[in-house]
Amino acid sequence: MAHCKTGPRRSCTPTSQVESLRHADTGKPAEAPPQNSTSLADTDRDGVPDTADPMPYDFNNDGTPDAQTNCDVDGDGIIDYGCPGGTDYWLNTTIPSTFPAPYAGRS
Ligand SMILES: [Ca+2]
Ligand SMILES: [Ca+2]
Ligand SMILES: [Ca+2]
Repeated sequence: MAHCKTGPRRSCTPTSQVESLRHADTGKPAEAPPQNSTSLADTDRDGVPDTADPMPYDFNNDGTPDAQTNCDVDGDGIIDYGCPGGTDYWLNTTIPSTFPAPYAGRS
C-alpha cells in the first residue's frame, strides 16, 4: 500500500473495496471450461460430438443405448468402473466407418 503514503487519502483502497474485489475474483465462472461441456457436447463420451454422432447415447455405437447395457457400455463383458463392482477402467469405443469424418473408423 505504498500509494497510501504519498497519494491523496481518498486514493487508498478501503478494506471493504478489497473485499468486494476479492469476491468478484472468486465469483468468476470456472476458468477454461472443458470443451465438451460447451459447444462440443459428447453425451456418451465416445469422442464424437453429439452433433456428429448418429448414436449420441451409445458409447460403442453398436445400436444399444448405454442405458440398456447394464453397466457395460463398451460391450466387453466387464462391468464398467463407476457401477457397483465395476472394474473396467478403460472403455474402448468403436466408431463405425459409417460415421462422419474425421471420426469414422476410430477405436
Ligand atoms: Ca458421442
Ligand atoms: Ca455414440
Ligand atoms: Ca465394459
